[in-house]
Amino acid sequence: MALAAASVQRVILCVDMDYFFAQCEERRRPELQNHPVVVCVYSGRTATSGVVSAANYVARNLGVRSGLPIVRAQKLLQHRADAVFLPVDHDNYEVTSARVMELLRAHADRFESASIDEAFLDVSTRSGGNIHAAVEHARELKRQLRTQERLSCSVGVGPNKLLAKMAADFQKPDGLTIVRPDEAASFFAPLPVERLYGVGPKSAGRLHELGIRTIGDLASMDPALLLKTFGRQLGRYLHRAAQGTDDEPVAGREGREQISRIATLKEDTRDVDLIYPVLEQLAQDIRQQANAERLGFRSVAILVFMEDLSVRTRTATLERLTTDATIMLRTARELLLTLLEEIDGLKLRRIGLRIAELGVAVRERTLTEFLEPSS
Ligand code: TTP
Ligand code: MG
Ligand code: MG
Repeated sequence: MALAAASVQRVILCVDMDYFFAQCEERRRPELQNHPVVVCVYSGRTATSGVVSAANYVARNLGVRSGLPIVRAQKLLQHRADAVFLPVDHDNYEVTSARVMELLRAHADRFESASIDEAFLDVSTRSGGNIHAAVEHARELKRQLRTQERLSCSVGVGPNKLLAKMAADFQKPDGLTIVRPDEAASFFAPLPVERLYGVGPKSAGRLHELGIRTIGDLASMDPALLLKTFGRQLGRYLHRAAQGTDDEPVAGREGREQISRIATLKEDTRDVDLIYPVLEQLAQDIRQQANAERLGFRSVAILVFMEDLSVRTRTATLERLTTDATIMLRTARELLLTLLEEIDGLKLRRIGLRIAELGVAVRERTLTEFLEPSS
């Protein structure tokens, strides 16, 4: 305990991109801004069967939500002739997500990507446990995302992941919400209990039956009754969460899961003699980073941005974990050659390389390492 008390106050940021898939679509087609934009997962059964994946705030203000059947969304927007329905383009969102995560990672002592559009950043050390310094970090990363990626996000600042996440969700879009440790109780108390992270519709229903409406009600509920109603694990979680208590470390589980680099080609081209040197440079950069963190990889992917702004990704899985940059480059070249055949005619504008399924490598000394000592 003495040790814990001596360390600085934990300060965690939660960053969640605003209306992420729909914002990616707005970004590549700025003329869509101010239109209701609905990104859909079409099931293919009929022309309109499927559900809404994401909607921009114009559409949301008219009632459209993730998970809504497309037909319902169309009804809600029938008076809006300017509404735009688009199919999901996962490649594009994944590439964007990889770039966003790289940018955010640079702002954290410890980093954990929690979903395609969401991450936790432990900034305790770099902010010295000072909430004002942490808020400045949050402002700076929002600014960088805006200028470098033309994307907006909402950030929550809090003493743990739970409070940071709830703060990030509190005000959207383009929000910045701060929950100081001594304000946790007053921030939480008035919120409806279903807003507490981990309370689904089923638990919410049972809590309502017990007369529990707000997180404050839950916080003052007899812990014994909670355990009896929800079982040990969930009961204990609910009791602690309602008090705003959460000790989960950032990136406690897996650490980083991929390393990627992207470069713009000097001109739009299909000429491998122009593309290979760029790929080599990307592999070099990635190898340096992976070596520095003693990481090996089991999968290699290329991300290709075409002249028509569409994005393709191709991934290869290796038989086993390796640190060998020669294998990385050879695999990337093979993927590129296959892709060039598949997209006959189209030129490439940018190219990216990514390694994933990372693991701590038992260092095999490879020929490359003898030839090119790591820097
Ligand atoms: P969220 O961060 O939950 O939502 P969002 O980014 O669209 O909106 P917000 O401004 O409230 O953060 O999810 C991120 C992406 O995940 C979202 O853009 C699309 C996808 N998604 C689905 O495909 N289906 C779903 O039910 C949800 C919730 C999200
Ligand atoms: Mg989001
Ligand atoms: Mg999210």
